[in-house]
Amino acid sequence: MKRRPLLAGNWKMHLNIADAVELAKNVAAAAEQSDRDVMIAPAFTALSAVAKALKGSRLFLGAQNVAWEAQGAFTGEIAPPMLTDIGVRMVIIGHSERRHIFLEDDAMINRRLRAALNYDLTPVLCLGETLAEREAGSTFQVLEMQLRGGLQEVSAAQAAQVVLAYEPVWAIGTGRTASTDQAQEAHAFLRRLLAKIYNKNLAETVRVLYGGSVKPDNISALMAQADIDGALVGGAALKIDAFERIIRFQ
Ligand code: G2H
Repeated sequence: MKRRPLLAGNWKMHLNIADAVELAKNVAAAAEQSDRDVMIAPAFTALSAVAKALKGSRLFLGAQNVAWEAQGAFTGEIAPPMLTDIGVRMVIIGHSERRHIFLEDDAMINRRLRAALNYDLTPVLCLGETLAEREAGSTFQVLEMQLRGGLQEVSAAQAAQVVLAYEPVWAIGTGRTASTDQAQEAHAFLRRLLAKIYNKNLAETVRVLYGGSVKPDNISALMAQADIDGALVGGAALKIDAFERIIRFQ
């Protein structure tokens, strides 16, 4: 089945408002020339200004996290309606930096994901094993725990809205990319698992992105794999020439 490619830029904790708006405009112009889906996730401080600058654009605006409550005493968190209020449509959830630096676990990630779905935000659920887990041979076990944990109490109708991002922790920002075979193997595993948890039809429609040192010179080989439907890009999404080449991969 043909799934529409999604190229997503995770800007992490980079760029002031002016630089974010400028980059967003350039990405929007590049996306206009392409029939692929493109998403950018700026830092919270720049979201509102970027949303204004992108009015009328077909670019998807994303956030890098979301709280599980609509409002209340949650210092430092951003509620789903605060995001939809300014035009955010997607949200990254469970990124490995959230899991490992800020100790978010599957239960917390699941609450965030369900809240996003309840507010019509498309969650990009990130999963991936550490180097120690890969070397111990427990990659699939870790992925299964993260996928089942993240999708706890999520109906098939809602799961069909989710985007997955396989990001092996050892490949993030390190310059090491998983080989295309390693990535394809993990993506195919996640798809088989989705078929087991839900059904084959759903598994065939959910997009699974690859993330971890994606660059203009490795995107084509990754996208040539049967189960890789796009990329979640960090460093290379901060430079328009690199991200534009990624969007236009052949
Ligand atoms: C993985 C990725 C973006 P980078 O974190 O989610 O970053 O492309 O810099 O490895």
